[in-house]
Amino acid sequence: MGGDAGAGLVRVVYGGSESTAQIDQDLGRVPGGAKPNDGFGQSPATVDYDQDGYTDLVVSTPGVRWSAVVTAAAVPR
Ligand SMILES: [Ca+2]
Repeated sequence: MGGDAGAGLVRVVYGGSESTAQIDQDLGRVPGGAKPNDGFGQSPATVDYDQDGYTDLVVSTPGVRWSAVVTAAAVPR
């Protein structure tokens, strides 16, 4: 993405519509910044993290050395 080979991104395709969203580390609400080989989105998972009844997306960045990372974001339409 954006010239950073292997930085990674996640594309969300909403059911029942043709709308999509792209999430990457260069978005303001995502911690860090996209760097080569971060692998953002390599192993996505879903959970209702804040228990509000809406599924949240959890995305890892296996290429980043952080002691602990928890990323949860509601994906706006
Ligand atoms: Ca939620």
